[in-house]
Amino acid sequence: MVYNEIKDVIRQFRFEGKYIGAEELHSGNVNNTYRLFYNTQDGGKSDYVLQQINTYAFKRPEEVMHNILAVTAHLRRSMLDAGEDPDNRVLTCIPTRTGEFMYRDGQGRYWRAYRYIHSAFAYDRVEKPEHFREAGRAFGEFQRMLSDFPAEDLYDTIPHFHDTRRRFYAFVAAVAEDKVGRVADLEQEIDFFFDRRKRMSRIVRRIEDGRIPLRVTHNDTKINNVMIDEKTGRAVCVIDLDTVMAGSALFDYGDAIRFGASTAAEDEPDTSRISLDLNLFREFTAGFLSEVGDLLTEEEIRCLPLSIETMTCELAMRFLTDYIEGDVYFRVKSPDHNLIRAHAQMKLLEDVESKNEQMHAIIDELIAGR
Ligand code: GN1
Ligand code: MG
Repeated sequence: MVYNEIKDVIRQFRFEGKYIGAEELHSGNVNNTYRLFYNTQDGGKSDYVLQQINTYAFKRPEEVMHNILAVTAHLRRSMLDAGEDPDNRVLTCIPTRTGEFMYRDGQGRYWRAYRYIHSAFAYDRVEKPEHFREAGRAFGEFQRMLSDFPAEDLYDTIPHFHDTRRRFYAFVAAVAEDKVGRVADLEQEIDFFFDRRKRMSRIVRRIEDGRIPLRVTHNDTKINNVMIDEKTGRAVCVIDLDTVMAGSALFDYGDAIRFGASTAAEDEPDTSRISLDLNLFREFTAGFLSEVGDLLTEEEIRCLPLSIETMTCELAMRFLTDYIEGDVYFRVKSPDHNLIRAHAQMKLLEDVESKNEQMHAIIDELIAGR
């Protein structure tokens, strides 16, 4: 079944070995992703990941691939310079038969492929706190290794991606348009975001006035975007590089905690189960600061707790905006999936807000102990 959908596409790439089968991977909310199983001559495994790039989200897929190739080349060089083996630690793009890194099919869909990272897993929920610390270390290391990469060489693959203030305006515009007639029941939700309008713009304003620097950042730091080694429990590779572009370290930090330190799934319908786990918060923060503690400015460090609020609020608005626009951006499993997601993020945000002082205290403690 899966094979039929993609069999013509598979032929376009220079995959090595014997094709065994394919399965669809469902953890992403934007692109369509397949794992392709291959055996090598000697019976070993050499799997691949095939992805159809969502061109509703990424209007210029060539620019996405430009960024990914440039960034992975830089990461590979940095690792070699540090005497590390980059194999399995950096994404490797697979060329097509014509030597490009993307294939456009007859229907105008764009595809690209990577080598699969073996002996590692990407988890959707934090199972062991030390894995989350490792994730923090990996995302921090990622930023550190790219700290000498020229941000101006990267395209904005999704312009204004974490411009939280603009996300608010987009939300307001969607409410005004009420395209699919879903707004009537959303009075409380709308008030919720208006109440937070100023606070959620703080980071954007600080970036604009130069108090927070732009860096090369990942911008989509869900915990399932780090591969953890099955045996050692170490984070081996940061994946999903589509949104790597100029951004703030705070986006990566805040979004990772939003997702990974929540006590429930991102779309948990029972909001009473959702809160911020301060232990997990501590784990990630410790890992992250072990890599970028010296790189970050005082202002960035001061804004770490605010970044969690901001990223949670931003995504809550994005989910609600998509609900109001009729589910055009995120993949949904039911008609109210985006509304459930928005409610879950709103609940999480309230809890994050209530823990502001505790988070600052933990960060002070971690910094003092360095
Ligand atoms: C999308 O596809 P995935 O799961 O990696 C989204 C993120 C959201 C996330 C929420 C390009 O990421 O910004 O935080 O869903 N990516 C894009 O689950 O919009
Ligand atoms: Mg992803």
